[in-house]
Amino acid sequence: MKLALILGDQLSAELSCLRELDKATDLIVMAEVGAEARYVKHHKQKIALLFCAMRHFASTLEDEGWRVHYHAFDAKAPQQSLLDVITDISATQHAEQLIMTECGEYRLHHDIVSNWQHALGIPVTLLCDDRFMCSKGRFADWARGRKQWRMEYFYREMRRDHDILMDGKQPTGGEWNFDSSNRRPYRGEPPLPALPAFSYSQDDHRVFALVEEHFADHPGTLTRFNWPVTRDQARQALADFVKNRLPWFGDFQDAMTQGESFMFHSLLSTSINCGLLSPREVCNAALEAYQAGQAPLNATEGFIRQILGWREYVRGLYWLMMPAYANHNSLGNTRRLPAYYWTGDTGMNCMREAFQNTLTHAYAHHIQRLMVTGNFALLTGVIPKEICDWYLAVYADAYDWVELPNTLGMVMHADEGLLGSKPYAASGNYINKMSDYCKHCRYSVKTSTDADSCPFNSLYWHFMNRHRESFSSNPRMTMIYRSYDKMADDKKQALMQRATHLLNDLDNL
Ligand code: FAD
Ligand code: DLZ
Ligand code: SF4
Repeated sequence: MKLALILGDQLSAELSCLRELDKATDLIVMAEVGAEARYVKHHKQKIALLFCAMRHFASTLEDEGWRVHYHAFDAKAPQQSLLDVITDISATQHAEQLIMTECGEYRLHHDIVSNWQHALGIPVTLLCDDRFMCSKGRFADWARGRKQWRMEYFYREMRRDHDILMDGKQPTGGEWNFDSSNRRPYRGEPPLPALPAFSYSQDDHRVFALVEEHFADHPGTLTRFNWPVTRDQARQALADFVKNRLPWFGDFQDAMTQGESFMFHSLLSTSINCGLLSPREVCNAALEAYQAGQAPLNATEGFIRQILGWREYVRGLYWLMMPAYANHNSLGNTRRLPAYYWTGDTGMNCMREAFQNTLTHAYAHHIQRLMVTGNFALLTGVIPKEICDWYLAVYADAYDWVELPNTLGMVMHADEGLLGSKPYAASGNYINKMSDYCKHCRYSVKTSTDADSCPFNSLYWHFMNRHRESFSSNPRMTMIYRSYDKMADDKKQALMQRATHLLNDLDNL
């Protein structure tokens, strides 16, 4: 008989390993284990989400006639890793083979291919994860021989490959990308729709109690837990997004508003990443709304680009570049991550808002991750490993394959510009344009050198100045250096002095 291990982010009925099994003889193993729950200090909601969703998926498999061995979390059990659980069950069941759909993270993949066959004494077969819309091989073919791996060009090929938003050989609407219409700040209209509220079973509540008991020292709270944990709930979340938020997704994609955590975003990443929804069905749902005249092209294209473009692109890049990718620090950063990333206790209102979302919901939308907490780590020169581990821990959708390229590449520009042609560095002006945060802040966004001036302003120029050698020959950045060079010397000096003071006092901002 064969054993099949299904991981916490493989909760899909169409998983490749299921196609290789015989319901009558083979055994599926799923396991809640300390090693996976603790390799970083995952937010409590992330652990609760996965344990609940794994339990529901296991019982769906059983209802469909599969034999499932489910190892529920037990802090006292001798089995605290996936290999411990498999070793045990493989011996008692006299298994002849272990079969798995390849896992998403290099860390575990490396352990499986290096150690498991030897440890188990039976063959370990890994199958492709064909839930992605671009295979690892297809990405490698695209990347081969190209000097630059720009997402935009990859995305066009994906549009062609999948015939999505194409009119023959041309992109629907005559443009590949409608981002120029997608930069509106939000001024209260249309009103933000309420999210669907999910209800949870008794077993889910047992998981919440377990997480409270055993992961009390992990970040965040469970109080406002509202993630889909079943396929039905995930489909409900998708339908609700398409109907109520997709029409505005494009317009307000970059907008941020005081006290509003979700704006018009989909909140679907947790469900897609753990397998409750497939990226194809999510793209199809958006396309159907567009075809029915229920969502405009700028919203539909913008949304599909995130999934068919960015999500597939970062996954392809991750697998092509690992393990070396994780060690890049091309800007030579040495600063420790300030403690308020974990507590939210800072006077910078934009940062406090992002941390509040993060701790309360295990969520922050893309612009908060990229242009607020990410931008600040970039400008202050935080050690990439520290900021990457933070993003991996605090978001319910975080897995190394998607978090790492986004943080190390897109945010920290630590990969020598492989992912982005220029750093996403911005002063407080950008945050002020895209939000109302600055109105509620103790710092003044209008000034750069005064004692109460916005930290982002002088830190921005300090960043540009200290990395001049790396960036000044970048044609996309010449304007920035021209503006800096035009400043009076005393202004430059005051900016550097203010930034140096802030960097020396980073933990107290
Ligand atoms: P929406 O804004 O509604 O977007 C729709 C979908 O597109 C998302 O559900 C997601 O599946 C996909 N998507 C959007 N942007 C990206 C992107 N840049 N890369 C990959 N997929 C994308 N996303 C994760 O899924 N897991 C992570 O660990 C993660 N870490 C990030 C770290 C940083 C520093 C940054 C800047 C971005 C990160 N992202 C990550 C990407 C993005 O911020 C989230 O996918 C998004 O905020 C999830 O919320 P949503 O479902 O409401 O997304
Ligand atoms: C993230 C996570 C957590 C918190 N717990 C488990 C677990 O107990 N059992 C499991 O199978 N998977 C878990 N996961 C997801 C895995 O870490 C994930 O499958 C791997 O990192 C590969 O992507
Ligand atoms: Fe953020 Fe600066 Fe605006 Fe305060 S003033 S909210 S620190 S951008």
